[in-house]
Amino acid sequence: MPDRPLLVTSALPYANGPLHLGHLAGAYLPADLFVRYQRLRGRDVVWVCGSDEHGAAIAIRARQEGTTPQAIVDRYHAELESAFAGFGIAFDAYGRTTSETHRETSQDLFRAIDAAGGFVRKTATQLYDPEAGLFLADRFVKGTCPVCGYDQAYGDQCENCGSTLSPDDLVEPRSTLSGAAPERRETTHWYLPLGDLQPALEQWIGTRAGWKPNVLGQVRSWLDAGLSPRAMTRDLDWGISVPPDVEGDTDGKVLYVWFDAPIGYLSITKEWAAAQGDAERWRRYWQVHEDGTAPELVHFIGKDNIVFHCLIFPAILMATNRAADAAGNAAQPDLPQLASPSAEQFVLPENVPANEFLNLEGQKLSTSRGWAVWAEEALQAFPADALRYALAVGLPETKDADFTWSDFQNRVNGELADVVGNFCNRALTFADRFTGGAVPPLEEPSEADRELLAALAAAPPEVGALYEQYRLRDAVARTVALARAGNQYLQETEPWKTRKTDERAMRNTVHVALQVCAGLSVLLDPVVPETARRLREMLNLEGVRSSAGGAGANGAAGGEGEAGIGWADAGRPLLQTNHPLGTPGILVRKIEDDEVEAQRQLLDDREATATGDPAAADSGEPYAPLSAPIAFDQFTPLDLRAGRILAADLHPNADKLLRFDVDLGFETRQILSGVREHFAPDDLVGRTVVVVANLAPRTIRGLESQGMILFAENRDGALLAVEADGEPGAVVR
Ligand code: B3M
Ligand code: ZN
Repeated sequence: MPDRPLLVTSALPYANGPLHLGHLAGAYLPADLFVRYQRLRGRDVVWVCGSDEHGAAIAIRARQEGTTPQAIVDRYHAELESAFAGFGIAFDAYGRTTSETHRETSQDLFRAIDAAGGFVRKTATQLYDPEAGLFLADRFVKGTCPVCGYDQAYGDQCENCGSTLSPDDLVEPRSTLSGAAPERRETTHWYLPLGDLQPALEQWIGTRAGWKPNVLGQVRSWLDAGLSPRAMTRDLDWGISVPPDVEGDTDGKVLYVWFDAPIGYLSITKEWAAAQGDAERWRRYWQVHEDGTAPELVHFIGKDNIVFHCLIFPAILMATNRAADAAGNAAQPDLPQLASPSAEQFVLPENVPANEFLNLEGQKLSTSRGWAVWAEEALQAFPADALRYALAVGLPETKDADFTWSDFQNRVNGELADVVGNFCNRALTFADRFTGGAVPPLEEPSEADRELLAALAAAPPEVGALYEQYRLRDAVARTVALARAGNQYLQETEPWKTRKTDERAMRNTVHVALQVCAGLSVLLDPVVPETARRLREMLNLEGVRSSAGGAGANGAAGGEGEAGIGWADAGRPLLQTNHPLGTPGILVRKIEDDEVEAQRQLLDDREATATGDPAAADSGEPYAPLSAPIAFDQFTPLDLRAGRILAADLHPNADKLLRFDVDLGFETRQILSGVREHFAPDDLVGRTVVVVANLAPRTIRGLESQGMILFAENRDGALLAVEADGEPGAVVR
């Protein structure tokens, strides 16, 4: 079955604040990895996003700052767009919900649903601020959360426990505008009768195989609680007006931001289509086609948006489809995915791979407390690829994850630099020096050569399958594993030796290693696109498809089979014998200790400023008490050396121990350490650490330990290798 056209969306960020790493890890970087992979595969994909510029939060912000909502959204829309670009987030289109197309599209849907009787108009009492002269909805009202007792809960949500609320639920509500205790006044709104749509929603949710359990769990609990009508309009002076031609008093009424925002995905697709010179092309990605086939819609979001994307927006689309049926377009049921769908019905999401939250240095993110890493700030300090890599291997895919600057440094230095960068650099510099800067021939390959080529061939389908299942962390880890296998292969085949003893074997090694580099330059592209591009430059490899999309991608023929070297090609040897290589260079720069220290300091300082508490940054744990003093001549007998960890594995008979081979320059030692809970064996390979070299050997569970590796233990119990810059064997004193 040919692939269906694919529309990917990322949650539209509110244009009222800058982007931080938590946002990126939630809805943007995962989608970027997924979409870049799909583009390399040649899939007909369009990825849309844009700024969410309506809603009470923005109106409030403008009032507080004494400016207009338009001024706020103009400022942040530009900031968001540039932060995304800096991170290499390659949307096909980035729009905004204040556009004319969006106003029209949202009003059209509202009008159609209304005309078909899809809303109920209800008059009810609502909180009203007599001082500000406004009805208080959503963020205009704060009070005590009825669920957890947090006294700063908003009218739409408690940010402490995550409960979705309505203003009526709040205990002791107060206006966020004036602080006044609100009164109750009558007002009329258009409600979407979610209860009526519940059976259809349930039936559809029942067909959602392959959704993440965290997403289905939330959806089921909403359904179990029973859906109730939800107002789709607000009394507000900022937003899209309720179309004046619908029945009822539309004066002063605007569309609820969660009615219009997801429709933004549709209107931005329309704008994208118009920019392609084919204004109707949006239908290909949103509606059931004439031949009965349907596109796939995938929403990347954070977990706080699940209900809106899995129930409310689908309900809006269903109501729109019902309205179209009622208008006589087709007499079909309202479930496009079921039975035989009729043309021009909107599809419902194929999948909603929502992510959990990213914490920072062990604490919840909080922009008001200054506990966040701003994207622009991070980009000034580090290459985008370094940040992308570290975030990608730690995505909060199935549970909340923690971002720490030391993990960042370890991942970039220990994996991206020491595994990927090191492997490519060894292969390229070897070829530069010993095979004339060109790809040597492969003649009578050895078993090791054939094995690595087989691993290369297996990588694209295996990594691809992980991307298709939204297992992005695993996809990245599996990609890096290929480079790791490459390093082991170089270690085994020892071209620096065979160069003198068996030139053919040396040439074969270089040939095979370079082919793996070429494959990696495609497979790594979704994760670290700039690094992959530089690797291709060093390999002088041209003709690889762009993963960045944008103008020109998805020509009228529709993606599939696009020209150029693509994902599936990455498993076969891409370099011809005698192909001239470019100039080798450092592929990944290492992150220095003082750089991450500066970031931690920045965070602490900002939190201290935000909370007015200079001690705020302290983790609170006590420091280990200082040991009793020793004399200088008690220290000198210790012989400390720099040792390079060559290999590591698990102790076969002791489940807390790792076994290391450590190069001390003059000899190689076997050392056992009880650090298995803290490190995977590969974590430390390639690092140069401090070793107590004259410790008397002792045997632990059948293996002799010939020294001790030193580690630093933080107050929170985190263990870090004590690294030495010297050559193996260097004396540490
Ligand atoms: N702007 C809320 C958020 O950023 C909202 C997402 C809209 S997606 C249609 O969490
Ligand atoms: Zn709460």
